[in-house]
Amino acid sequence: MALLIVALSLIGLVRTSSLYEVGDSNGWTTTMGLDYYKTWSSSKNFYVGDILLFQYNETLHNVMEVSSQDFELCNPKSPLTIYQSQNEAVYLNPTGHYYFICGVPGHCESGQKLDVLVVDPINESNSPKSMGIGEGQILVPQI
Ligand SMILES: [Cu+2]
Repeated sequence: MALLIVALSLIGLVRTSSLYEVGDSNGWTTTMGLDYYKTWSSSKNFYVGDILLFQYNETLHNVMEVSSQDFELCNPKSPLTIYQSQNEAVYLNPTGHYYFICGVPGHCESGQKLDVLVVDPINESNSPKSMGIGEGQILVPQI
């Protein structure tokens, strides 16, 4: 039983969600350069149930979730969702790619855009950690 709990925790079944402050202490802004949020998100793994916290001055910025095409084009005209509170918590569920831009003219073009890939912690585990369980099951039917 103890072994089962260890195995389940290794493949993430008992994983708790993480909260990520977008841009860390710099928040959601235009002043960090073109690739700042790309670099920020590529240094992390996002799982279902995690939370992004966008922190910004609501008189200067907003957050729009957009399609991948509108993300590439920096087009704020057909957002999927608009967030306008300055401590905006966005729950990442379900899995998939999420695209966020600031809808204020010029801001997305200045680098205020964020793309995160959210994966399922269980399906992601094609690693030796989850293979351990499979090996144990093979040992059972030795008739
Ligand atoms: Cu902005």
